[in-house]
Amino acid sequence: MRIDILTLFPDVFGGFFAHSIVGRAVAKGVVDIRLHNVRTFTHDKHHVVDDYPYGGGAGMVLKPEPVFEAVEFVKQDAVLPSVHTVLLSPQGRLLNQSVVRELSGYEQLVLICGHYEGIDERVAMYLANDEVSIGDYVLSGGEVAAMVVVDCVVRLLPGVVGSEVSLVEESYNDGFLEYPQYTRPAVYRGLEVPSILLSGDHKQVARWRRQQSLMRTAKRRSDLMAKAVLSDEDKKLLSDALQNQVTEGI
Ligand code: 6GU
Repeated sequence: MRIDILTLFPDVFGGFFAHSIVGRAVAKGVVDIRLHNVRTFTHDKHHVVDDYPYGGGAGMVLKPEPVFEAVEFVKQDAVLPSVHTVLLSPQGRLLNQSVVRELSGYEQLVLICGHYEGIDERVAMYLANDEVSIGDYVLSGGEVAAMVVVDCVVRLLPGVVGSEVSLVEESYNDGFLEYPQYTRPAVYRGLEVPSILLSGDHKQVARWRRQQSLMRTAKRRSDLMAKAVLSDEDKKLLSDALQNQVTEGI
């Protein structure tokens, strides 16, 4: 996959792409990430990228010309058939794991980071194919959102996450929160790891984990629970847990 990021602040991505799982994917050649400074696509002496909003109001608006030209530039050597251009903005559709899976299916992503109080609407309407937000809060720019998108997408690419087993397990847990994890020591400052995990009884461990997963989701994320499809076994695990108050760690 190739990812082109259009931004006014390319420097902020450096450390992130050098380290992390994303960095490993870049080193392995699974993904080719290219940063482009939108300011270099201006033609005036002072490299102006923003201007006052038509109709008045506070703040500045990112001009369309450098953004259109930057996208045209990254597309010109695009030999890849499926290019998807995404504007990152708080007005976009909300990112979730199914959007991430969708984005991971393209051969090339072009991510446009908005800035200032906004970006000329013609970018969203006529240049981008997609507009994505990472949550209901306002960031000062799209860079952090672009890092979030890149991280989530790249870890789904084949050969990036060490064993694909963890992805399989993740999809099994799809729609529910993860169960709690523990590692050694078995007792730390008097705090014990749930004994079932030390039992060596794999069937009971799996049952406990599923139960914890269901309980956590029910308690913390009623929105996910409302959408969830529970098997008969899940329903039994949940009602058993509620009855016995098997709520360790919840
Ligand atoms: Cl993608 N951009 C900005 N500026 N704020 C956001 C966002 C994006 N997603 C949530 N808040």
